[in-house]
Amino acid sequence: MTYRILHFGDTHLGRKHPSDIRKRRVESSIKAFQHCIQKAVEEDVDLVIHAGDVFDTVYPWHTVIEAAEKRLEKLEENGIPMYCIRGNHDRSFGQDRNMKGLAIEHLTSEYVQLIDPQASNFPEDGYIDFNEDLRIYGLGYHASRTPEVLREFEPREEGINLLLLHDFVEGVTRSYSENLAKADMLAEKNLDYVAIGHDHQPNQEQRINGTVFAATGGTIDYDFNTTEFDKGYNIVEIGEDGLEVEKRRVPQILELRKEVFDVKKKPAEIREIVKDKLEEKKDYAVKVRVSGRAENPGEVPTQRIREELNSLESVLMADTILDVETGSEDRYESGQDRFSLEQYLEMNLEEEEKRKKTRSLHTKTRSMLSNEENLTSSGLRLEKEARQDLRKTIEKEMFGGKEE
Ligand SMILES: [Mn+2]
Repeated sequence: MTYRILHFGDTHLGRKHPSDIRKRRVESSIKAFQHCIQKAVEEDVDLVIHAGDVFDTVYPWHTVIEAAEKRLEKLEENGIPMYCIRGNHDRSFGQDRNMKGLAIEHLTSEYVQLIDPQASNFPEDGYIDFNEDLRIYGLGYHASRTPEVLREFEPREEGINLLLLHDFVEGVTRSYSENLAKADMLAEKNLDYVAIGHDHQPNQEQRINGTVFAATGGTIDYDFNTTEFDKGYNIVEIGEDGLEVEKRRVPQILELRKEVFDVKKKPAEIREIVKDKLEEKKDYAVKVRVSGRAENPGEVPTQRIREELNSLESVLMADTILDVETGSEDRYESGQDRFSLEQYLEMNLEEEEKRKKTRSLHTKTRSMLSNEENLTSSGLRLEKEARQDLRKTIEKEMFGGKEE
């Protein structure tokens, strides 16, 4: 048998951030989801697989759940089943696990199936046979337990075996931790295709030792840091003749853009440069980082920049971040060496557990900033040693700690 599969993930249905444009954001998440479902029907696939983070939260607006149900009816009408796993946003594990039923369970039916094993019950509870010769394993997000669970994992020896996984995988995705499942280790097992969710940056599929690893990334902008990433899904054809992957794009109705400008750039110039980068028939949220050196940061016209950008028809909201150095030339540190806590957290904040940790990190940061010994001569930022100390603490807090 040859199977045609649509693989997508990180649809983050109902994502509201940034909240100023939440209605449009929610709409765009549904629109992207709808596009993928429609393509599954048009492409006449046999099944759809979703690699986790179906919803952005476990308590989305009821209109979001209804919208998703309605889109999924199209699959049922066409006899196409969908198999999904729970991402960290769908609460794979952790203290709020008792809340999980509020979202993703609403979608499950004979046609939409959730593969949701506890780490200790994988793989016994962690697979569904689509057919005698096609088995779908799914693990969801289990944080630091994932590597050990997968190390022990022995897929069956015959047939086609897929694995849905919601986590970073060393050798395929970006990684922020030492304790990750490794692609090389998974490639030694009898797996044909590993569908990876969690990393919103898509990765070109990789073939290692006969196993294809594919991370499609998300279907919408997750935040202002994911704007450069393609939003897409894969059409996978798998059978006796091998495995082919075709990467497709998901059109967007709304984009989050992040732009960096030198502090000397005039607001009207910024507007014109941004304007030239915007595509027609799309809405935008734009965040401008103003960086460089200024004698008086209070005089940087951030408000004027926002006004200029907001005057553009397709810009629904504009925001500015001030990231300037004061003082004389010799104190100015190169941009390379700079560490932005805000940027770091924005990149890595994925789940509620981490949000809690952020609060404690903010407290630590504040206390470090209040001690002059930790500051550069300009008195505005942490000096190198303090920065490294903070970075280490963050890494430990965010990724090295024990899961709950
Ligand atoms: Mn995600």
